[in-house]
Formats: sequence, structure tokens, C-alpha cells
Amino acid sequence: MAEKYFYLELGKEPKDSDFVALFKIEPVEGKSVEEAANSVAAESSIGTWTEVATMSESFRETFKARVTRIEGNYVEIAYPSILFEKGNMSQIYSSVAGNIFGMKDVKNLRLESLKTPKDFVESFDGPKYGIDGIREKLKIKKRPIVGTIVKPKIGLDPESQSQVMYEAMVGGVDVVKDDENLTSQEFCPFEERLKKCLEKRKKAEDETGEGKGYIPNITAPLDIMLKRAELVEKMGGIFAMVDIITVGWSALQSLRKESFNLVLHGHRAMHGAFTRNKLHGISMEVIARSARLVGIDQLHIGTAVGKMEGKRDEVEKCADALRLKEEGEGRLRQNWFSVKRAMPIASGGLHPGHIPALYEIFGDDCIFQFGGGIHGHPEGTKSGAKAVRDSLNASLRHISLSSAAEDSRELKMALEKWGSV
Ligand code: RUB
Ligand code: CA
Repeated sequence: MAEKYFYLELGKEPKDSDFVALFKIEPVEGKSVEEAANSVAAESSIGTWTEVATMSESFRETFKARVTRIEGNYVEIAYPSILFEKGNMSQIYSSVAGNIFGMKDVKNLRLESLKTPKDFVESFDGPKYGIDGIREKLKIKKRPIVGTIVKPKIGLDPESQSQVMYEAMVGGVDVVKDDENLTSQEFCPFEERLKKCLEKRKKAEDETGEGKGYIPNITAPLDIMLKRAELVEKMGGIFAMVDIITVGWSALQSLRKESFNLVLHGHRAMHGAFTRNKLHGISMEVIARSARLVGIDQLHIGTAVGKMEGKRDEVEKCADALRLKEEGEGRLRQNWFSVKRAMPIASGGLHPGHIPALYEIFGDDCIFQFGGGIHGHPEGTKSGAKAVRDSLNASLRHISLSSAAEDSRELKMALEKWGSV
């Protein structure tokens, strides 16, 4: 157990200038929640397992984290901002999401929420475009944006990949992304894929008269990522996708700092390793808030109705974290000040029959993405995309899917194959 109960100050109000974290703590057998909370506050701020002669009382009072509230297993800890470095997301996670997950005093520990104080919010870049900028780029004023992920997720050569993208665009989707594990493998070199996809995007725009976006995955070591982003921008691309968890906060911040004229699309592959266990790990809400601070314009956050886990209330909290000017409860309430609003992305196991439910959950400011739910259409990609667009139009006009299907062969076939939610 860390030093005596130096870190428990129950009832104390966090300062506005503090970071405030909400943890769910399950103490190890034989320890109380108070003891475990004290250890967590110590280890995530200035303490260790025993007292040290090098720490004075005044030092501790200046730097220590304070356990300000305990309700059952929920523990609120206030951190003086002096503990953190402005503009350094990695250092923040190394403190409040670092060693503590491995401590023996806790059987399980989950970081449920984290409020960032104003001067630190303003020390990050935030989204360059955000919801309004994305809409401007795509010339889509109000409705949800619909997209697809080229499937098979990897293996196609540049010509085939760009052809699938083109068919989805002329079928009716607005944006087409690479999948999370497609970067620049031998079967599909990045530059060749980029060139072909941007050419075909232009063709699709000319044929449809609509704004279209190709979202290349630039995930790579930072120096290569920067080169790829530069190439996308030079060749007239408007989006770039990054696997934010596998590249890490530091690389993401460096990419954002370059301020390319590119909408940054955040894929969250690997998040499930620590977000899905509701007893131990980090909530997706914490990740979503950090991604918005760092400057992701649009972020995958789950669907509540598709193939990936994530209940409606969690998904809604993530959407709020991205889209609102203020959100969260009590002392975890986050004011976003002048930070732009980011766009949530619902993706994973979706098909045209899901759109009414998605629209009811997310409203207009969201991107709905369909992989198998487009390319698995009985008539293939183009018809799958049209089924998605016809389903969306039905929701926008408050028409039932069954009646919309009477005027859309493609939608009718999709509903026959996958039903509606
Ligand atoms: C979805 C897909 C995305 C997942 C990731 O394909 O390729 O990578 O949405 O999950 P499909 P999440 O539509 O065929 O399921 O968006 O939850 O991070
Ligand atoms: Ca995928």
C-alpha cells in the first residue's frame, strides 16, 4: 500500500484548474476501496509504495493527487495541473493511464472519464476542419454522410481497389475509405493506389455532380506518414485516415501539427483491447475526448446496432464528447471552449436496414459506413451503395423502408437479404 492515507481528501472540491479523473476501482482481496484509491492517487501522481525521505510535507501538498470522492467503487481523483506538460498527450496518459493498471492493490481498474482544464484544452490543436469543415469539403449541408470501406479489406491491386471505390461512389456513397490494415503492401503500393483512386474519384464526381471523398490510410512510422500526407495533399486529396491507437498520441500530434489541408479520419483498431472490458481498462469516451483534443476531425465510435460491442449509452457519450461544446456530468463536465466539433463515425456490421435506427441514434452529424453491407449486396457494390442512399433518403423524408423499397429494387433486395432493424 502506498504511503499512509496522504492522498485521501474526501469532500474536497477539485479546483477548476485541476484534471479530474473518474476511476472504477475493484480492490484486491483484503484491501478497501479507500486503500486502493489512495494507492492509485499516489502512483499516478508523485508517490510510490513506501514513504521516501526526499519528499517533504510542503512538496506533497503542492504536487499530490487528491481522492475527492468515493461512491461505491467509483473514485474521483483531482490532479493539480502542475503535474502535466501542456500539449503532451503521451505524458498525460503515462500519468493517469499508466502504471496504475498493473498495481497489485487493484484487482480491476477502469478509467471511465477524464476532464481536462481550460489552459490544457487550449494547449492542443483540436480538429482543423471538424463537422462544418467536412461538410464544406464534401458540399453536403445537413444530412448524415454515408461511406464504405473497400472489401475485401486487403489484397486487391490498385486498379481493382480504385474500381470498387468508383462503383460505390457512382452508386451513391459520399466517401470511401481504405481498411485499417491496408497501408502500402506489395500487392497495393500506396502511391499507385492513391493516384488511381483520386483519378476515379474525380470521374465519380463528374458523373454524379456530387462531392466525393477518398480516404487513404496513411498509417506508418511518422516520417513515412508525413510523406504520405504530403503526397495526398499534393495530388488533390482531401482526407487521410490514421489508425490512431496503433500509431499513438505522439505521432498523431506530430501529424496534426503539420496542419495539412486534409480531414483527419481516426480509425480506432486495437481499442477493444482496453475499452470493451467494463471492469478494467479505459473507456472509449476518454479516448474520444483525447482524439478531439489532439485534432482528429472524424472518429469511429461504434454503432450500438452493428457487429462490434458498445451499448447505446456508451456510443452516445462518445458522440457527445466529439460533437458538443460542453458535455459530461458533474465534476467530469468538459467545457470545449473554442475547440471545433468533430464528426462521429458509426461503422461495423451495418447494412441499409440499419439506417432508420442509426438516424434515430445519431441524427444528421454523423458518418454511417457500410463495408459488407454494400459489397455483399446481391447485385454487388454499385447496387449496395444505391440501397444505402435510398434507405438514407427514406429516413430523411420520414418514409418507412418498406414503402421506400417499393420504388427501389436495390433497397428491396438488401432488405430481403439482411432485413431491417
Ligand atoms: C467495418 C470496418 C471497420 C469497422 C471497425 O466493415 O471495416 O473497420 O467498422 O469497427 P463492415 P469500429 O461494415 O464490413 O463491418 O468502427 O467499431 O472501430
Ligand atoms: Ca475494417
